[in-house]
Amino acid sequence: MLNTLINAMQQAILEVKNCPQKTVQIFHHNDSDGLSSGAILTRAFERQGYEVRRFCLEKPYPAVLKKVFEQEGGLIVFADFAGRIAPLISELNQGRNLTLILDHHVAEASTDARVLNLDPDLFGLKGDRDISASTTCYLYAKTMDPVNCDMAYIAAVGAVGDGFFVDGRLVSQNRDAALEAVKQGKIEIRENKGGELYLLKGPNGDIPVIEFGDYLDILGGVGYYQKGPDMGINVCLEGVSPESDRMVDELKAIRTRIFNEEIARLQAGGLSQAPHIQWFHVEKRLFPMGVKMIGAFCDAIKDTKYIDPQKYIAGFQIIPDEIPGFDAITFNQVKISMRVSSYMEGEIRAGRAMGLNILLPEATNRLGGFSDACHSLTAATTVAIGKEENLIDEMEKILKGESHG
Ligand SMILES: [Mn+2]
Repeated sequence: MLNTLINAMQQAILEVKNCPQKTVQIFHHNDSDGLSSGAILTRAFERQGYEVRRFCLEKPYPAVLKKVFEQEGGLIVFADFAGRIAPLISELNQGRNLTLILDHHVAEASTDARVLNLDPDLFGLKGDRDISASTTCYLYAKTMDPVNCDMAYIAAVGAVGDGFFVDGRLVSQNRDAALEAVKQGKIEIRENKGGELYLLKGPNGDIPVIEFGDYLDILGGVGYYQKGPDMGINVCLEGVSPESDRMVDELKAIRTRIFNEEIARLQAGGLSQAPHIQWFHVEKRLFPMGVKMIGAFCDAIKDTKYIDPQKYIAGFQIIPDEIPGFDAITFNQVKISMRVSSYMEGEIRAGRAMGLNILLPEATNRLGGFSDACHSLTAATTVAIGKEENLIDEMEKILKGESHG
């Protein structure tokens, strides 16, 4: 449980200290939990005298991982992803770099002694309830040096951002972090109808943490290719500024314009119909927004009148051959995001319809694609460009109960 996780963290910290490498490469996710995680780790390692090279990824794509693990003797940290693909990372690493995984998604054990998987899921904690990646990173930072206790509020921001509440309240390790931040006067908790309201205390007034999380999600998601994540890290550590406000306003305007254009296309016949799935392709039209936005777009339309509530929704988007901070990289991949209407949500919850966490990864595997985090009501994977219709066909076969081939 928590003790064994902390013990494993202490062990990892010793290994990091014994490692001659004094530059740390931090790879973190681009949502509010991932940005919070990146902010905590950046400051914690800087306080230890490390030079931090930070990379924000929308997903730990295999093509990116291959590049990362071309090196030797590196000190590499993954935050808010990679827990499940520890075996793949182990295979790529081959003992050559000291690699830490501070994720909270469902995890698999590492198979390389130099890949330390500190995902709480491996230690009996629930990553979708007890502990966010930001709280995992906070525990790591605090174990490294108690001075990092002052970042408890950032842990709470990530936990609220990921939306893991029980009866409207943070629980377990997430709650402990929030209560620590309350003690430090950085967060206030108010009783609210149906739970608790978390407020971030600031010099220019209080901001509900949930709103601050949305703010970070816009910087990291909408602003992914326009230095939004850098600003996100900055506001986690230093608070919001007129400059960050301006950036968020501009990004919101971009999102509204692009979404409206896509809705017009759907209404003009841009939606293809398979027996159980309705789908569309936005090609590269969401750029310069990040590829996370295809899922956000599916969310925005899932309960609207141009959507058939009885079918799954799938949107495809070409992944740009670009990762901020990296040399050009060729993906040749398309991302698919899936969502469901409120009606389908009820069917899935009642067990009358197949969850996306089963349907999409199974079909993706058949086509040699890559599945990262899939949940029953939201899921996304990637396949090679050109396999879009095949993927829809495979899902239809699965839904009809046909076997492979
Ligand atoms: Mn997370």
